[in-house]
Amino acid sequence: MGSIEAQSTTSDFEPEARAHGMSTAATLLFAIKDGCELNLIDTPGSPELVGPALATIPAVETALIVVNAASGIELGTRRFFHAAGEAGLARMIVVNKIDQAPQALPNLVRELREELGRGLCCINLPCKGGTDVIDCFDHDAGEADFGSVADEHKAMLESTIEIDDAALERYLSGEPVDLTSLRRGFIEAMNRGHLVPILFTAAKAEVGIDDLLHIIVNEAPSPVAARPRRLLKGGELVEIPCNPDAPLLGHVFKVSTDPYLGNLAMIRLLQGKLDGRTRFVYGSEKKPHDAGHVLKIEGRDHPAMESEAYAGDLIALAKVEGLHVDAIIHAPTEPDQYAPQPPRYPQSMFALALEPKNKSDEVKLLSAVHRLCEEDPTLGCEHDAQTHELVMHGMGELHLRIALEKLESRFRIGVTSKKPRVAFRETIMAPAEGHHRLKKQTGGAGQFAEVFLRIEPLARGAGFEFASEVFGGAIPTQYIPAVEKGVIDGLHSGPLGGYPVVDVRVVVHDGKAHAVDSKDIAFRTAGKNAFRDAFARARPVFLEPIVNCDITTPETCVGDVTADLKQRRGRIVGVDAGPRGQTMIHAQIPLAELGDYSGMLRGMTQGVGTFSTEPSHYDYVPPIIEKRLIAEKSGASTEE
Ligand SMILES: Nc1nc2c(ncn2[C@@H]2O[C@H](COP(=O)(O)OP(=O)(O)OP(=O)(O)O)[C@@H](O)[C@H]2O)c(=O)[nH]1
Ligand SMILES: [Mg+2]
Repeated sequence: MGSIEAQSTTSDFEPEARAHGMSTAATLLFAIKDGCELNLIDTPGSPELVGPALATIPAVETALIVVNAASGIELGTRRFFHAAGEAGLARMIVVNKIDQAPQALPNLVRELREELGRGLCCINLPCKGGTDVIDCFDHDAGEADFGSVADEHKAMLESTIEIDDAALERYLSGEPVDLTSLRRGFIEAMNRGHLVPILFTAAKAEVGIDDLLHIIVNEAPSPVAARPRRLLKGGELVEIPCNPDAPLLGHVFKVSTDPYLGNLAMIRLLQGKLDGRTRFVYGSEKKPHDAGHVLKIEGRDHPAMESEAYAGDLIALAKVEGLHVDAIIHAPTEPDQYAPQPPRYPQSMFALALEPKNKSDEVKLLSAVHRLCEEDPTLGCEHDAQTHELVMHGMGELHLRIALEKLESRFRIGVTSKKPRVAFRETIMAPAEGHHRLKKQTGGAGQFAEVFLRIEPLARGAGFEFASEVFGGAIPTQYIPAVEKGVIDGLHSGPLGGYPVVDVRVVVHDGKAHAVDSKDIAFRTAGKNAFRDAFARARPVFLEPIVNCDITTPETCVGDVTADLKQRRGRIVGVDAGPRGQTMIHAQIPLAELGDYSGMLRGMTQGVGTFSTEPSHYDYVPPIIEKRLIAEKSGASTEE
């Protein structure tokens, strides 16, 4: 399958992956091993590229979470482990690069168990100085480089047996357990998420690879044996059994653009069958699409499917417009009743303001950015009402840089980008009433609208809710949507500093209309002003994005790095000793303080310190920063 250094991997074929020497998108591979067809999806491991990786969860039965022995548990390890568990996938942990850090392995296994739960058991252990592995499933004795084959065998056996009361009773009464029923129990326990095997590999030297393939072929569940996928139906999660005879249902887990075929949508068939003549719709569309070109995907190649595809298959459709990640396609005869249970994508907090180098590319840029957002659920874009800029949001600098590279390489749009603007938010601490009466009745057509509303704080992350409690037609029903639009206008640019307002509920409860002079536009304006009126009385505050940050530094620089973190308002959550004199510092830091961090960290650590971040949550801004943000706003408005 090639090597990333030689730029020859089947999976990392896209120009960005080649340029960065890492996986930047989810890619599909196909293999046949011992007569078993294996669909593999290789996903990026960088925490900034977690969106396209999480999006593939609904497509598979088993998640293999690769942990680098030399760097240990990373941000992405925990996130992916839990996301796969919540989606009901079987999980395995592959500890790779055992050749690089053999002395770190016992500690790593202990940490994996502590952090990810007691269902983890080593299904093999490194032996012969890391040049081989010894299987702890079939063996209950043997020489391993560390740990005990007997103990691991017993732990695996007990975890397996725990899920079957009858087997547990037999075991406790001293009966021996035969390997066939143990294997069956093991598969079931792994399938239920009760047991997670750990395997060791040194991929470059092909150590442990046979064992890994063996367990995938023999023990990882097939689409039929796996726990059924789940979708939301009327707000409730329902199971979708992998039934080829039921009406067609498919989940889009990746969309991309091929230089020859145009749009490609990669789909996991959840139910039913599909060939080139199959018609389908997505969402509430009326007009069905023809499946047309049904393809199999193998790295950059996409041969046509030779036969019909069935529930459980991964396929690609070419030239279907408008499909985005997490779209659900269904048979035209069926109602649009399912929504995905989306993997919980982290909030994107980094932002870049984009401008085309060539002014005439403005429209092209907007549509290209829109396309990139369809492809990546963690990429977003919006028009900044304050600066009139096109702002792209993402998970971090690398994520956004890759998006810019795609704009150049794929869409041929030269783009200049400005220093990331931190995505502050505004919210309120208390409920309040607001009112606005709009009355313009001088000459010609007048405008009249009056709105009374109240606003209430919502829980962090809840977003925005709107309701009407207007009785007796005080505001005629047809104007209520205009009031809501006005409130939304007010949300886009908060009264404090022009940042978006979040986590508020707005209830319009009274008002007045005029038979001739009331129009949508009048209610929209009154809605916006009543909202701003209420907002000012509701103890408004700023929120700022906080990120989780993992920093690796030589032990000797830990003092400097932690002192600097404190200056940046960082909170240290944990410190771990890593291999080869490295220390891992886990911290939470306001994103606003990370602007020049790469350079600073390199400076403090003679160029060897590294860090990675992922969004965590929004938190209140301390008063001193709040003053600065308000000053910036009034500075901006006096310049206007
Ligand atoms: N020493 C050693 N190096 C390895 C081993 N396996 C992979 N590598 C090297 O580790 C580097 C990263 O390998 P990748 O295959 O790109 O790793 P990945 O997990 O796909 O990384 P991302 O795509 O960034 O998530 C490459 O330089 C590999 O040659 C191993 O077992 N031992
Ligand atoms: Mg990779």
